[in-house]
Amino acid sequence: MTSQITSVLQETRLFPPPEALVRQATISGIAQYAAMCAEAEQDYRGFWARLAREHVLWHKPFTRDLDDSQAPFYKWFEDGELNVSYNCLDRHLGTPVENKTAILFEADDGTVTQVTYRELYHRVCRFANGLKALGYRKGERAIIYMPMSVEGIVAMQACARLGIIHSVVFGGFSAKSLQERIQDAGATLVIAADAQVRGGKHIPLKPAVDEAFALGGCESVRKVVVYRRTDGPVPMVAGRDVAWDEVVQGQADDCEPEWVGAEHPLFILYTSGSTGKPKGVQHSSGGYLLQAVLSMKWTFDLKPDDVFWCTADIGWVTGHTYITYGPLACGATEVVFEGVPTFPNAGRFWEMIERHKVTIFYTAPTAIRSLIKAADLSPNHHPRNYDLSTLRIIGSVGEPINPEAWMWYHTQVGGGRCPVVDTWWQTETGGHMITPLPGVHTLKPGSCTMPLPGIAAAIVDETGTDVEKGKGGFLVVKKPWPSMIRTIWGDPDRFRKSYFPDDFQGRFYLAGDGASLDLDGYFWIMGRIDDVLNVSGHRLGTMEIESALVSNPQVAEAAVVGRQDDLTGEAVVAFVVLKQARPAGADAARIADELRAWVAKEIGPIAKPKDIRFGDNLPKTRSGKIMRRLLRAVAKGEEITQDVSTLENPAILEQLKQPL
Ligand code: 6R9
Repeated sequence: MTSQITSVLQETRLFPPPEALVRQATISGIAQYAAMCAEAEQDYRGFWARLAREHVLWHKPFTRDLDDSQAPFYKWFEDGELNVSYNCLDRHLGTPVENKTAILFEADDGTVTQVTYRELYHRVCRFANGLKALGYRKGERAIIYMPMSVEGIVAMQACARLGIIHSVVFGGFSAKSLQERIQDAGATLVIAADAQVRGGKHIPLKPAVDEAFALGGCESVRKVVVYRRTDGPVPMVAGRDVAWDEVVQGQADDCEPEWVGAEHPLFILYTSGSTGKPKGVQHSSGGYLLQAVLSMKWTFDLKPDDVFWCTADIGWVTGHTYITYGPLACGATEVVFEGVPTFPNAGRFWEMIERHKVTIFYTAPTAIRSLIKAADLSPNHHPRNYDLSTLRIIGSVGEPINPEAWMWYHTQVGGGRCPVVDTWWQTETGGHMITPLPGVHTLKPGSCTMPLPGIAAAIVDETGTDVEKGKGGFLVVKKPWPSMIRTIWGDPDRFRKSYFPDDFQGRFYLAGDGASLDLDGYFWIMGRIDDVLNVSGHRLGTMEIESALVSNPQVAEAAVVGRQDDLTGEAVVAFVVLKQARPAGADAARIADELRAWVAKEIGPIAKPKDIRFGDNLPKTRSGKIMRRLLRAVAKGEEITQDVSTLENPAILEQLKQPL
């Protein structure tokens, strides 16, 4: 890791913001940025309260800004009342935005559907009325298991409209993961699609819902609403399953929003932590919405004529904030894409930018890296063959972007004229935290530059003291912010321990990332410091994958580590001890395949180990601790230079070095 930091800190290429962009930017020039940071510094509460009054529509205005009396369970704007769906839809009715296209949906096969704000409002209202007719009320929890679709967004918005707390489960997660989330959230409603269509293939979703029920413990669920994406047969469970079309049939076009307190949970989103099962990150309504709106305006400099495209899935936080809520609350036209970047060919993203005249494009480093490779292999689909001249700002999220991928994105996609906003944030932070502003910062490839005004991000050492410039440490946030995680659903203790640990006397939010500051005060993110892997921008806990492996009847013990990967950022490497003797040859390959399929079933295909190694045992200290740092070195194929004298069984390392 040290060599990685020194190499990025030597980055000397500088890209000042284009003059024309600075002149019209929402936050224009470094002086305005500095003034806003100073305002937040001088009157922190007043700063956020002013923005919350200016950017959110309140049904009942708040009189209290921050309540820190029960820190770290912070509350913002608590006595205010609002509705998030009202802020995304109703607010545009009777304005010029009403007939503007809200969503440009492009299906996997290229079919394009346009939905105006008025039409979206009616669709959300009809579905919300349908849910009400089924007896659903404020405070209940709904699991949404839907592909990228207008209906997925309608489902989330309808829940928000009724004060139903949604928890979207990514379509790539298995029946087991679904069941765990239904149970943990105590969900009473499931909204699912029959299947998803990606890369020309139909991938079933509804069978996973039925399997989740078969696994047991889903008795809290009264109804499963099924949206038909394909024409395939869908077995329906009588009394439990109800078709989407039936739910909306005959329902009124308008639905009075349920006014909720600012702290009412808008959603729970499960994400991986360093230990145990996934954590249900709970977000608020008022504070969350505020930062969704602000970051659209600040980071993306959103203007009325922009066409915004965030390529994330609604199953991840990026899809929540930058597809379902932020763009709609700002009255933007946004592209929503069902498919994958490489179908029917690797020019799909570029073709879509050209077709829809996208002006702001937001994607992940893993997609960029795979498209760089694809463009090399198939020059016809290189971005230079497409008209990308409408682009003005391009963004990156999900993992550190390596400087060379950044340069390619900047030159080949952005034509050298579009600022790259490398946005650092997390499921827990709700919205952008550290990011360049397109009309403010001089960019350095690979750096997410500086915190947004009002975000007290810092890098500290073990004692909680700020590190000097040029040094690395723990990334923390020293003051609460409106869109922060409120708690872990049903586990406040875990919330406090995970994010406000005693190490820093519970004063700082600990992000779980390592970072360093360069001499100009720019932030460089080095990646997770806990046992969390980042594979293609998806967070996976090594513990989760280990538990999944160990639950296989053949497996005695397993240890999982990450290894750097050119394409996916990190790759999962699993070291496995079987109950039977260590397999070799074809046997080993077969069992490895079985274990991969097992992990896909237990967690989802994204968690499948890329590399599996078998040993008679794992390298352990005499006190029985698995030596993960050794395993990380083995996974990388590094020469072991570390001291192995504390190792109980040094010979094991030789076995584990053997790839299959
Ligand atoms: C939004 C999102 C969060 C983790 C985070 C960090 C990594 C995200 C990054 C980045 C470097 C960036 N991460 N953005 N690392 N530069 N611009 O991705 O949320 O899925 O919760 O992941 O992703 O390690 O801690 P989430």
